[in-house]
Amino acid sequence: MAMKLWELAGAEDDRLFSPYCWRVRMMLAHKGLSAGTVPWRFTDKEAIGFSGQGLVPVLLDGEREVHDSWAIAEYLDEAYPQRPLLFADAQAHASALFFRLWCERNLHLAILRLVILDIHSHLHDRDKAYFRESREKRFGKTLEEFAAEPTAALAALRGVLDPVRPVLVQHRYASGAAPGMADYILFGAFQWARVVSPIRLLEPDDPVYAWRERMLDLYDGLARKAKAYAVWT
Ligand SMILES: N[C@@H](CCC(=O)N[C@@H](CS)C(=O)NCC(=O)O)C(=O)O
Repeated sequence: MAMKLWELAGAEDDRLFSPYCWRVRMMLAHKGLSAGTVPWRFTDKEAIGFSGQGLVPVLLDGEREVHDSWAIAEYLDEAYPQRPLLFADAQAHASALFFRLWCERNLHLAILRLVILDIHSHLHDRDKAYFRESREKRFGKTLEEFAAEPTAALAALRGVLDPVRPVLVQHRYASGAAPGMADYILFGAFQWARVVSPIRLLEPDDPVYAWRERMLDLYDGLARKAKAYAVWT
């Protein structure tokens, strides 16, 4: 039976903007697997009630349900060990875990400050109030206040990327010679922004920019073909 992936969508079914869902899309392509998209909105909690929680991505592989992008990565290697691995060994798993936590705690917040209003404007009408209320509670300020200093936020984002640049100068990918988990995690964050916002996050002479182009080309341009803003290219 074909796999199904519940993915966060905006007003349009094909505006798929979750960084975590994008990781999974890239991971599936890495393993040569595909899954049908089930577009999901923030307030469709009942639709994923079968997973026992309220976040996407949720993967259904036959009878097996797996949620959380990291758990999905582990599941895919366990269920499909004959296909290219996402974690070659325990050392790769540990390094990717560190990279994931670094991204989620630093990069995601830096990008969110720059795109939160664009996210809001692309949401389905039925999600807008939920998104505003839940995020304003989380950040203790209005969305507009959270997004109030874009120039400083852009400088902060470029600073956050400082430890990544030397890696991408020495290596073609964050995972080394070939793309891997670190790349899918990092790229998910950039694709999140690209799908909802025309903002130019990187200058073309930034090594991260060239890497991002390579990521957009992977797997027959999977991410480049997605509904998104094309201002980067
Ligand atoms: N740790 C989870 C995080 C998943 C997550 O935060 N998903 C967001 C979409 S980007 C979500 O479903 N949010 C629902 C909500 O805020 O109600 C993973 O790695 O998959």
